[in-house]
Amino acid sequence: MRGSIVVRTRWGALFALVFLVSGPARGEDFDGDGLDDRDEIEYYETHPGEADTDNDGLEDGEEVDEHETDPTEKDTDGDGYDDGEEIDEGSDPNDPESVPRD
Ligand SMILES: [Ca+2]
Ligand SMILES: [Ca+2]
Ligand SMILES: [Ca+2]
Ligand SMILES: [Ca+2]
Repeated sequence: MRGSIVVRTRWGALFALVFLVSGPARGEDFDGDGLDDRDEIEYYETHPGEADTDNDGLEDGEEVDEHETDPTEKDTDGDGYDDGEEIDEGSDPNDPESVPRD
């Protein structure tokens, strides 16, 4: 797991470098998650080359625009259930008191 985080950070650095050099245009969405490359790097701190940065089953754009969850934290409310699982089960991913029923 530690290795994958390092790789992921390196990819992020590489993307940031490429975009610094080429100058990312607003409107470019490399990974098709609904967030501009530049916004992902500068604002959301998500991965511009990966649609689901925190790997919780929800794309970065969905988290920001639809669910208002943290796209870099798979369990936004810290209740032990991933955001994607909470959406699937109908509980509130932003409320630790709301959890999927067993
Ligand atoms: Ca994107
Ligand atoms: Ca992304
Ligand atoms: Ca996600
Ligand atoms: Ca949760």
